Amino acid sequence: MNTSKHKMTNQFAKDVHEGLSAPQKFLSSRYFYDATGDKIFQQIMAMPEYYLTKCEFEIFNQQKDQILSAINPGSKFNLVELGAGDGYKTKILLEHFLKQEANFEYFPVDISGDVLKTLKTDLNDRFPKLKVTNLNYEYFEALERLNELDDSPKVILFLGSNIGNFTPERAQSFFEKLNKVMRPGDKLLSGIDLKKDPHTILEAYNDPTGITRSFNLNLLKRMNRELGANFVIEDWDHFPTYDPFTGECRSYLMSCKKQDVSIEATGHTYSFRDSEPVHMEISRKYRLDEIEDLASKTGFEVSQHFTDSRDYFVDSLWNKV
Ligand code: AVJ
Repeated sequence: MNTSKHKMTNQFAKDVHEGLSAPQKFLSSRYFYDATGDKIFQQIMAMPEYYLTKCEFEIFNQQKDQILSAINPGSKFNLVELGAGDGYKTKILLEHFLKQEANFEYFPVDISGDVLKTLKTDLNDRFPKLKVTNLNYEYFEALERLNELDDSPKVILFLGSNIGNFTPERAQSFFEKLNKVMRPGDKLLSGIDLKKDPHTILEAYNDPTGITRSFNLNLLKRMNRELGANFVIEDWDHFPTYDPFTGECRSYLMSCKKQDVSIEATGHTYSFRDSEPVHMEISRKYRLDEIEDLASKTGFEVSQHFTDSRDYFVDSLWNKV
């Protein structure tokens, strides 16, 4: 029955309806991160196969001095972190910058107010001298607010390979938009996962313990809970792929049989064929020369690449030109 008596006021329901009505079905990975999804992602970061977090941790630990020299304008600066989360890796930098008596304030940005409150309490305990101002907005709105608050030079952190979730077109428009809210002299440090042995990459998204599988399946559970859907979790399988040409890791949920699923919040029923895929996530990997192209196309110049000892991951520092 496809009568839409329920108005789709909620963005989550609208996005789900759009994705499940498309000829090639998809769901957006931005909805992975409910309370359970956050917890599973913490487990992913701790898995031996998920090298990304370890690499960025190593880069910060080994090169915090060089990073500070490269970003410090010599006067007061504002350190802004897009998608701050629990600040696990950033604490290494914060601690080091404070020790070196760098003159800066910290502005974590996150759409989750709860996450920001926890982070601020933790940082106030740990580093009583650090001035922390939470910006509980979407990224671009946060940056505009900050421009109104204070015009010290900005150093923007966008860590953890979050850019990988964007298609190349969206990554380009994201950096263009970022460039527009930045002022000459502002800097951007992006954590980006690099192309490498495809086995290593695929393993990171296909762990034998099944943590990544449960991370994907959790979105079905979330839809059951929040949208009144009736997904039977046992009827779905996790299928990750990696294409070494494009550098795209993709994950799919596969319908294990022909089945219908109805969702109260959208007022629709969706039919799935046996072995029909639903595309869930892209985690795109880059080469350093592709990163340099992306920077110059979007109004930046690369100042420095900070890579780990295996060249698996880069924190790439860009200047607005
Ligand atoms: C948080 C988006 C960087 O794509 O590597 C981890 C999310 N998905 N395992 C990534 C994720 C499956 C992660 N990012």
